[in-house]
Amino acid sequence: MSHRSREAFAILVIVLAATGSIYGQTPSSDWIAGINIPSLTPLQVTFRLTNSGSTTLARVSGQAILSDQFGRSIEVLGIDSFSLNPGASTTVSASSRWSFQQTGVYLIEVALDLGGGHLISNSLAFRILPIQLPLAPPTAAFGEGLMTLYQQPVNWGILRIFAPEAWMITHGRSDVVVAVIDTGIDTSIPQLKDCLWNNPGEIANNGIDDDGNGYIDDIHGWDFRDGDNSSLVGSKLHWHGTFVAGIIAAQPGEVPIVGVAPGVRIMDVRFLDSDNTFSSRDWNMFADAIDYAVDNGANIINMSIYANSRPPTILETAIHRAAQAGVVIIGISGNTSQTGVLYPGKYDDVYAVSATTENDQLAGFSTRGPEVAFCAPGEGITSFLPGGQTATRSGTSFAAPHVSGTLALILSAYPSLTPVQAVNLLVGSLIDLGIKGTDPSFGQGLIDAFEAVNN
Ligand SMILES: [Ca+2]
Ligand SMILES: [Ca+2]
Ligand SMILES: [Ca+2]
Repeated sequence: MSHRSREAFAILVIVLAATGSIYGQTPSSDWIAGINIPSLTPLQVTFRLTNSGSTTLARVSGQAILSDQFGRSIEVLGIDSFSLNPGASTTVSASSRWSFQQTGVYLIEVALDLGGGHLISNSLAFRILPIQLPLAPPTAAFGEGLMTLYQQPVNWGILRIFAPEAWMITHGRSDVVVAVIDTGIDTSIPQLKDCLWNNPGEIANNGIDDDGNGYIDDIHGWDFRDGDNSSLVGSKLHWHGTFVAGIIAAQPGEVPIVGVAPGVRIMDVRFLDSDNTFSSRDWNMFADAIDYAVDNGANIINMSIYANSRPPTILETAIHRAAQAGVVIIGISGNTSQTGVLYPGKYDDVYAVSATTENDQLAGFSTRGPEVAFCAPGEGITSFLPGGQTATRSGTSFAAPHVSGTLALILSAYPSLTPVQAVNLLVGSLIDLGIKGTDPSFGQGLIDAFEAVNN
């Protein structure tokens, strides 16, 4: 079909859709039946075509046109031409190379040219709703008169650690708290704002330290970098912390991003500066940030941070105090591509996480070493940036939150466990990678959230 005739065809199809009538002496439009959308990632459309005539339909061609509820065309999916014998039926499919997961109401219209100017069409209205927990099947279902599809998580790491399977048991309890000691979190993002920890003893914005913990109006955590109660005011946020928080606990919404444990709460403990760095003048601040998380009820600390040198005793003391208090500290091995786990991941009291690829290989950038405790997906991870856009980034920084989220799921499924017992459950459910047993690349193995909560 030439470009011009394709254009004319498309216009004709729109006219057909508008009138519901059939052009020429074509068979009835119910020849196209059973329109279905088996997948959104990528978008696939299938339908049945029956040839109830007496001659072969040769070189049938057509399109599946996706449009929004206002009739605006979003994408035209090509249908490869095919032939169909008299009396025969066939299932035809059209695929997009892209995923289509934007929430809303849509129309998919299948339009076929049967040859000789015989055009038929049929259409299906459907809607896309946010990710449902526990995870809805990826295929369409009917309900309330409209075909309904639910978004599927786009972060492959969530799928690889079997988080959706774990969500059949729990997607997290709101009394489980993960402190994210990082660059601060953009808590204005709709899918992150409700996953924030709320300090029960603090009254917001009254200028009084109601709970007497030394921090005024610290309702969701504390910004140690600015010395204020919010990551949203003061110095500019680096994206890192928002990205980490999204991997742990983003809640379902308009964007198909969801965290490992979307029911748990995040304590926003800002320590790193606007460049995602800190200096040797900041060790006291780092220790204060750890103390804050411990003293205010965090069960888990996610610390996607490395230092270029051995930290001073004050940091080691704060970390040891956290561990003694039963708080689990998840850290990173580093992004050096070499052997030699960096501090603070190198400490015995910190579980250092290395990063894996979609093929269960050690990511090329990931640091190795005997101190690696576990591994988790860290290459090509998709999460939120400040402002609410999404991006795909790599680093051991994004492996650690898969572990923190899984530990939070374990504590949600088994509230009577201490965090240390939760780690034991986690260790007992790992997937061994690489050479058998513990090794410097993968540590004791890859996180398996389902095994961990189903134990
Ligand atoms: Ca306070
Ligand atoms: Ca207050
Ligand atoms: Ca601030």
